[in-house]
Amino acid sequence: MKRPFAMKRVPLLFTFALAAVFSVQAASAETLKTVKDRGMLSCGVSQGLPGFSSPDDKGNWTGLDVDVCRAIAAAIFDDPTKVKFVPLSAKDRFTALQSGEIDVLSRNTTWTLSRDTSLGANFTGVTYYDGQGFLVKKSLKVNSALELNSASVCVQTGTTTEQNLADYFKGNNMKYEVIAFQSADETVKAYESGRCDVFTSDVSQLYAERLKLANPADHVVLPEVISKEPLGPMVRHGDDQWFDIVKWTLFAMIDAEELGVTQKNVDEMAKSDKPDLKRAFGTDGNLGEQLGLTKDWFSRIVKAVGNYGESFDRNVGAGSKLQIARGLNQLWNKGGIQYAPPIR
Ligand SMILES: N[C@@H](CCC(=O)N[C@@H](CS)C(=O)NCC(=O)O)C(=O)O
Repeated sequence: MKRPFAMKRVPLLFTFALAAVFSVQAASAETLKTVKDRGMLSCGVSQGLPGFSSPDDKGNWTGLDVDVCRAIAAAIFDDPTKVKFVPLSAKDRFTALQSGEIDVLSRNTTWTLSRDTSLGANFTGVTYYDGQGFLVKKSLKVNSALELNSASVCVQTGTTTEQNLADYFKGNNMKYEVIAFQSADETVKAYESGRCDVFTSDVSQLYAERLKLANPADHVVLPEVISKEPLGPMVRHGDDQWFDIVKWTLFAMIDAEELGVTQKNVDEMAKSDKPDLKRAFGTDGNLGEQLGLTKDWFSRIVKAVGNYGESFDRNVGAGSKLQIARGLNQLWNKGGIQYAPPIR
């Protein structure tokens, strides 16, 4: 009696094990397949934040966050235009990712523990190391955030900004009145019209939003940076292959800068005999294929958007209106903390 039962159990267990292996594989290939079938990447961005993600009057999106999505599209389709940009408010961004409306969220979003766990999503890396600051009118004659006791502060809802603001004022025994809005435009308009004394957000965003004010030079960013805001792309839990693709697309941009590969010299560099370049360009090994992409995934990315430094300069740095210094976002071997694991 015992023996046939045991024998029946073996194939049954084997079937379960096999099913488990296949279901994992099926789940892991899902997002890439969906994107390929659709012929388009769906990318969640801001509603218009110069330098990070903003549309021109013809609806062409540009920015550092936009480049990450264009790079993913280039890696998949060899075409950085195959992206549908979905503008999202701070409040709606995570629901859009959870519901599957977007494949990736690339929208100045801060990596925190609770967001990494409770939202059913994963951060894939850091596109920009930021911190929270304060913008005030010069006419207020305030030189430090510590002089803001009893100020009214404009802030956007659904952000880490709201939480840090409370911590900072409480920690420094200062009173404040919070005036919160759903969109950046409402927040900035309220600040400009004098409904509040201070506008607070990530420092990069203060620079970006200041450009929209009638007289940007009348406003000053105070020296205090009150929080850590590592901003990066997010994907849904449960699809490791997609997680790897998004993660390694950003790493490819950062590694390309470190390897000296630029939008201009990419074809020349692809012929190099150097082992690390051969691996990146797929002339040695099959790293692109391991990601579920093609051999030339790395050159596709660099051709489309350039390396990380080029994208930074063009969108937010020296070559842009924002003129933000590289600072923390400089490569690790040049005094910053931008660091990508090796392509090998
Ligand atoms: N990094 C913070 C703040 C992100 C955020 O949404 N900031 C506002 C401040 S201006 C913004 O970018 N709004 C743009 C928009 O709503 O389109 C977070 O992840 O919560």
